[in-house]
Amino acid sequence: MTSYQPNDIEKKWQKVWAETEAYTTPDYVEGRANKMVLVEFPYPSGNLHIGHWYAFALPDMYARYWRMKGFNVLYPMGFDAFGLPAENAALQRDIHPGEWTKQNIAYMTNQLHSMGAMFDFSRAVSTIDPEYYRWTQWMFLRMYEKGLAYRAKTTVNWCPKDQTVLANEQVVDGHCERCGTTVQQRSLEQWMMKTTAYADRLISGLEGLDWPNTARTAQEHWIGKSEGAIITFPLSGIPGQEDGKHSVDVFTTRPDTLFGATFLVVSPELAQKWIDVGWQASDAVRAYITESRSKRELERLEGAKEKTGVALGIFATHPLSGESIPVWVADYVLGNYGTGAIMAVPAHDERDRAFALAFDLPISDAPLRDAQEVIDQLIAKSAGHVKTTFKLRDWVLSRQRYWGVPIPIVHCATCGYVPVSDDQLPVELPPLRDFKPADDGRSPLAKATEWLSVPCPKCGAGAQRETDTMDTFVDSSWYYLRYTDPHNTQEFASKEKMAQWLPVPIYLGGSDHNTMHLLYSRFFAKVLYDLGYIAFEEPFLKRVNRGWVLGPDGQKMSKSRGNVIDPDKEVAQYGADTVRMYLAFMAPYEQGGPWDSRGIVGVHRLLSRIWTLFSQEPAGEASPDVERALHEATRNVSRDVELLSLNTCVSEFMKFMNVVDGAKTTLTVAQREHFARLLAPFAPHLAEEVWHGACGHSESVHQESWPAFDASLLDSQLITIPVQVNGKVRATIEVAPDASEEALKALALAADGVVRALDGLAVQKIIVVPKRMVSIVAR
Ligand code: ANZ
Ligand code: ZN
Repeated sequence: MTSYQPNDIEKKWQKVWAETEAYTTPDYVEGRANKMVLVEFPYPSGNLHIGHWYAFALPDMYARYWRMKGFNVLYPMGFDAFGLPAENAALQRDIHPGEWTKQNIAYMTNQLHSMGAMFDFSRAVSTIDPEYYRWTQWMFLRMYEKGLAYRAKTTVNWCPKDQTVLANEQVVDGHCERCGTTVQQRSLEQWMMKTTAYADRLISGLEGLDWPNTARTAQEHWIGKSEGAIITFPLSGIPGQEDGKHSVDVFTTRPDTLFGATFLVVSPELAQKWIDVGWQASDAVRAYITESRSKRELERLEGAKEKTGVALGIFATHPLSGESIPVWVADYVLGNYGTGAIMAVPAHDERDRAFALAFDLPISDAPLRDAQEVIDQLIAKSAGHVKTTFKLRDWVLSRQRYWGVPIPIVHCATCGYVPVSDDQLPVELPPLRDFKPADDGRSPLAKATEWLSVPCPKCGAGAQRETDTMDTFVDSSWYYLRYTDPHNTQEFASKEKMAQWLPVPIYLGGSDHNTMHLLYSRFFAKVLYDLGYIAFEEPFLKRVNRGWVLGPDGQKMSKSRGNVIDPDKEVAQYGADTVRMYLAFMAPYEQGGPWDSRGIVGVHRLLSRIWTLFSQEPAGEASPDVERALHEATRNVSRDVELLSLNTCVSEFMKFMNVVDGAKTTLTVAQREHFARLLAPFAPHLAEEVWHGACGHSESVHQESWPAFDASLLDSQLITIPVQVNGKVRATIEVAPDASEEALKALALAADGVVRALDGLAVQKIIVVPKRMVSIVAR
């Protein structure tokens, strides 16, 4: 008997699976329904960390289970390979980001093989492949044609360290999501996508989805739909202007509070616009506007404690009462939300109250009105209307960095922005030695002089290519479509192939993508659907957010804390099957938890016991206890794996092994075959080895079907319950756990001890507590 040596076994089978293309998934298999199990494709950072194992090896159990259940399961993999981190890493190491990224992809692909997962590498996609990004550019052009991709001057988040623009979604608490540097505000011309055009549908579409509540509400809040009204206030007291000639619109969600409005506040941005068209503002106002520019949006919104502002010396006329109220400028009102101006109601709004108290402005206790009534009056006076606004902003997608998809646009002095024609795609990223970003907002691609000049696609005159590249979130917004048809050179994917796999039935990933990747992908799907290229509006029907694997100290793993678990080391010590099963056992999948070095030893011991069991001579006759335990484990594992309750699946294996040990027996030939198949999704290498060795098969266990359980065997497992007569236990009865009340009564009355105790008495009442007891009252 040899001891369990996972490393020999695992390498052997990984090689066999690769050589026999065991996991190459056909588009269609007679009699099997297709099922794609999607996990977020990784960024080629250089090394697989334990989080990758958690993210991929556990869903692999789920994918393998469904494959054995008779589905044609696609478990695809790819690389999200453009982006800042690769570029920064390449700058540090003084090599080209392309070289760096490709090395990492090769290395990580090898590491992925060591996981023993059923990835179909024949369908692998990489976003830096020109044959992939040809279609990223093609989609951009379709959006450009519809006005959904456009260029405009806008206030953007600028990361001074990465020297590029960031989307709102990439700014976390005022810091760059990637490098942590405090983000600045700059006004720049940028390429944008009109996500706001889909704001309503991005909310309503969430309804039918099987998503965690946290992900759904994160999106709802991010989109931030508010229903309210626009109210117009005529202005007076503007020097050199007739009173009532100009007016200001405010957005309010509370028109019912209109009679409590005691002043108006405009944002510094709106005040600046007035100055731009000739208003002679005071020096104090001008100074205040300049000062507020250095503040970030979040700071301004949160600065509840310390309210700042300046009176404009202008007055507004209340549209219904006719009263005159002062107008102020203050930075707690944002320039890019609603109309950029508010009516302040200190009696009902906290921020307005704080402002009124700080500047000694009146607070009115005028009663609330029926809103609808207010709106009717406003409409009658042409002084207002209902309005829905959203917090969502258009997606700023241009990046002033090298390592991204070139935006397929040409700037012509005569024709303006001209799209590159489809037959000229892809616009390939030129090789560039010096790809360092510059602080002037010019993209490094401006240095690719040869690449830069092209004839204008429209008039043929000398013109220049767009030098911004795309945010990598564009690349990842559609990658799952490509998995269905990865080698297509005519379309991003054929409709027939997409129809075979999509929409994605289950998508597993991280909660960090709740408002970024998941929102962008949904936007892309809706646009492609409207343009007739895909047949569904919602790409991901079910979403599961995994938990985090924490360090042994319960903290997030980080090099500085020294609590990082290196999966390669763990695999070298215990084997991939142990690492997989330990990660499954460690915590509920959606919860995550700390790595426990003793815990992995326990799981390794379990697999060693299983190994030993298979190396013993098979039993001639089945122990009824073991047989029942095997079917019970099968029932429970089948149920739990479908719920992604993988930790309880591993406990089922532990329970089963305890029964086997307790029965002091081994498995029969039939039981071995059953057990090997049950184990296959969890410990794919060990199961394959014993399937070939101990069970003597020559085909793969992963081609087998999932073992069925015998329910009758489970039902015959009887439970013992007591029978009382007038409060005293007189007998016990053996019954099936789901025995009916009638059956329980009959059995109880027939029991020996009960018959004796009832002698001479009349039964008044029988109380049945299912599975617990029967109580008889007699006199
Ligand atoms: C009067 C009022 C009275 C308001 C009241 C609220 C409560 P949500 O729900 O987030 O959409 N507001 C409007 N535009 C603003 C801007 N550009 N910057 C800062 N605040 C702005 O919030 C809408 C409310 O936020 C609006 O309704 C307005 O204040 C304020 F008891 O108007 B309300
Ligand atoms: Zn031209």
